[in-house]
Amino acid sequence: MKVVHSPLHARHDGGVELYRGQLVPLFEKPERAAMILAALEAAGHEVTPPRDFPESRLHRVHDAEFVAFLRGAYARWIAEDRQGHLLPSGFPARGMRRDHRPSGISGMLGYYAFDASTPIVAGTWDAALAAARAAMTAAALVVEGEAAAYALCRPPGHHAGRSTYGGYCYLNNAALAAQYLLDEGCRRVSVIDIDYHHGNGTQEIFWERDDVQFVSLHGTPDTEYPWFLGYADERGEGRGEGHTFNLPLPAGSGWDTYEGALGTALDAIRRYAPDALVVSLGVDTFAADPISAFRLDVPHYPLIGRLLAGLGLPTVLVQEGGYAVAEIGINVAGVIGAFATRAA
Ligand code: OKP
Ligand code: ZN
Repeated sequence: MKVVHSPLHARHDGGVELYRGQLVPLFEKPERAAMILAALEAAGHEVTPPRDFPESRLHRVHDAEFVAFLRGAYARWIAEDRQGHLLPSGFPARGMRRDHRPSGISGMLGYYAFDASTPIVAGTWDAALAAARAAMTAAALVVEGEAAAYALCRPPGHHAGRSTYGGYCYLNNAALAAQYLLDEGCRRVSVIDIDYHHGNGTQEIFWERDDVQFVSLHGTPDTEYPWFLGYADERGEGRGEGHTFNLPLPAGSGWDTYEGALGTALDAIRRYAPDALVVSLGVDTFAADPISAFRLDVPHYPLIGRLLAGLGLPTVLVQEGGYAVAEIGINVAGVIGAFATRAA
């Protein structure tokens, strides 16, 4: 399978996150992509760089002022004489104003961010843009006739909304890929999100749309990040009613539970009958993942790849989470290898 990847991801490095009361080095670190790339190269997959795209492609999914904020945030921070990484420290909660965007950088961070685990460092914009381009390039390859393509995105994207960032995500790579497919001729696209965490950003972006189905399998937000979206009663609104389908599972779930839920998700996609599929591929469902609590093991990832390929759809796979760095390569390569074999 063609793998789209840019070394620019490595510019997003050196940040910290607020985790259980401590500032710790980001779990979402450059070694993740290096391990995935090494495993995919070793398995013989062809690696290709992202293409360039006009900025207007980003605005199909994201608010233009939000994009401008992300691009300029670090320079502003330095101009206001602050140092290091940008982390927000205050948010507009219930009872406060969400309609006014403060002009100072600290207020702006709280306005656009929804957590304190997503730092902006000097190279964040370059890396986020490269990841978005990788996802759109993989979509372009599928439009041009590839059965499937994989975007090795870092940073990930599924928590980023139309004008919000968080959960290590800045631009929503999977949503950009789905929108690209629609803009280039698909009538309906399904997004299946199998990252451990609910893809709140993708859900929000397509909430009122009937041309995108969003189906997600994840640790229940009642105890797991991102806590405030991803419940089973969220089903979309307006034209989008019935096109969002959440399958929250208890922390501690193993393969038996997972396989049943995945089957239910795949049945829903078959009923929707899309022209193409986007997979938000997180491998933080792995038992040894340091921030997640499902219990999948190495042999389960090829099974997932086969089941996804069984849909028989043109497919863009987009990397999301996975923080057990030692096994992230073998697990991603397990999905991609099995998918490619089955789809061929
Ligand atoms: C990104 B992706 C939990 C802190 C959570 C953010 C997790 C982001 C996951 N105590 N920090 O979906 O893999
Ligand atoms: Zn995740």
